[in-house]
Amino acid sequence: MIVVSGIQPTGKPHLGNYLGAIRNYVKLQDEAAAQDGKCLIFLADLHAISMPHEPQDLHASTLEMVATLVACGLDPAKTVLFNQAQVPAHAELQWLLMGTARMGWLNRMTQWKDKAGKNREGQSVALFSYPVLQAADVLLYQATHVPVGEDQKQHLELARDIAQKFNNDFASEEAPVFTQPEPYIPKAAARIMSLRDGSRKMSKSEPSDMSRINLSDTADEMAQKVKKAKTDPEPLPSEMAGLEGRAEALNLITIFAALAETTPDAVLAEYGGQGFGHFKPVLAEKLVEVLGPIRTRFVELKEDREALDAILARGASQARELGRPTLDSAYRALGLVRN
Ligand code: AQP
Repeated sequence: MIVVSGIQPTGKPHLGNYLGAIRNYVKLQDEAAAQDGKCLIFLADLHAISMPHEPQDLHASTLEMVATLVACGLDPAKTVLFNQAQVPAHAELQWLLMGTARMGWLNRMTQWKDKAGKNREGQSVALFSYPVLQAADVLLYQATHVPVGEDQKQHLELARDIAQKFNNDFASEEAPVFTQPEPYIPKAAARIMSLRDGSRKMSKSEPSDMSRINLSDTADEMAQKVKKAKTDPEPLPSEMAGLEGRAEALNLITIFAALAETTPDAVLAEYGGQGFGHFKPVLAEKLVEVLGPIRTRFVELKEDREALDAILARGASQARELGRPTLDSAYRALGLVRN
């Protein structure tokens, strides 16, 4: 079992990142340790330059994200925690895979279409080719399990296509260069939506801070955001069918169920018939109960920048070792000689 996933260090990590991805990193870290496998989680700082960013803030945000991940339960003694920029093999393998990835495949990526909008010509080449770097990120370590939110499923399918085509074109069936990675998407909370618009995903890059619960929010901020969250005037139904066409209500129920580690049906069985005036304070309380201790640990950890840098340095050195054999095989398979 080789678990590999990454998170961008830009913007503030939010509830969607936690429920859709980070919580599963922690689960899989423990499963991998129990099976003598490996877990590698990286800060995707190379991905961060695909969009406009502030160079002077990037390292500080990377360290804050390390503090967040450790506060959420990632243990640097069990997980190889590192940033891409310290492991050049990621960028090297991306280039080696560029000859295999097809323009048509990348053109179909919905994240590219969403992020580029109508101004495709004005976007960076990095934004377009970013899914190839993502493929390199996981193929480099022969990942078997890739914990991600629903929004990344398409990119992971692309990584599988790239691995398959590369193996077909440049390796034999008996000795493939790459393993096909499997997405590991949570059944519940795979896609947490904005608190202001139930048709858009909760996202770091959304300008309104009221649209998301940040893992660094105080209890009061969380309560305010839930209070102001968009809803409708109807009471909660007692069954899921009653949430059809009520995206915002469905989102709040999904969030509560995921935090309480129960099902949306069970939440509706308990709160059906009640209005949001009653349900919202209960949800805010649950948020504070689950995220409060994470925030407390984060505030402590983020002050010790030396310790955070040391975690990244150690992780990067382990990642460089772990990635070397696959990178060498990819160079060899392509006929590129390095003496
Ligand atoms: N709303 C979400 N619900 C469930 N999972 C989510 N993820 C992101 N948003 C949601 C998952 O979090 C992991 C890390 O994401 P990322 O920061 O690397 O990339 P992202 O998908 O670009 O995150 P954001 O917050 O949406 O950032 P921007 O605004 O920059 O696009 C991934 O596994 C992702 O699936």
